[in-house]
Amino acid sequence: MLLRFVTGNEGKAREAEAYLEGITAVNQVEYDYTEIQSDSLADVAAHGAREAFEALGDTEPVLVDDAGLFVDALGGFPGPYSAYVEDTVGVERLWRLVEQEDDRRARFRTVLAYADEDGVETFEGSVAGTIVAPRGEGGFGYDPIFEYNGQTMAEMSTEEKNAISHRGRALAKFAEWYADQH
Ligand code: ITT
Repeated sequence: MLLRFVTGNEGKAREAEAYLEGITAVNQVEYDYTEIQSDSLADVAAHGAREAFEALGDTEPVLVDDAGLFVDALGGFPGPYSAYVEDTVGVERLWRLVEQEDDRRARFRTVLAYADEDGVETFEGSVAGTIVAPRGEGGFGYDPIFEYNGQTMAEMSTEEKNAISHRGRALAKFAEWYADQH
């Protein structure tokens, strides 16, 4: 069985492939599904997965990943708008913004949406950490400024990040459910 992971983000695909090795083959597919305007990552991911499954030819199942960084002191910003903020403000300037706050706690969240001919299932994962000055060369996106247990996610290997990350936790839930189905 082949799972089509619909994303333009190679970092996400690399992490899913590493996690699901031995469970299912993963193929990265680029398809620009509609990202609906919603505060709910689950709604965005579920809508995207349904649309991608129909548009790509409803043969093999698809997986969509909608993620965001939620900074406590900023009321959850950038949250569902994390991709836009990374492209516009950038990671370094987000750190400068949070540097001025006493409370630098944040959370990464991701929702994986799986779609096949039976419908859509969603799986959430989150991890709490602290925003710090950028460190590390690995990972992608906001990883250099997100510290967990003394290390930024950009200082971790893919396997180390998957063991504790929002995506790793969502993938664990997905893998458990998937094993029950197959
Ligand atoms: P696709 O929609 O094509 O999957 P994207 O990068 O646009 O790719 P999102 O809409 O989910 O993905 O945007 C999430 C934002 O959060 C984006 O700026 C990512 O770089 C960032 N992000 C997501 N997961 C992350 C992770 O594990 N570590 C660091 N940053 C992450």
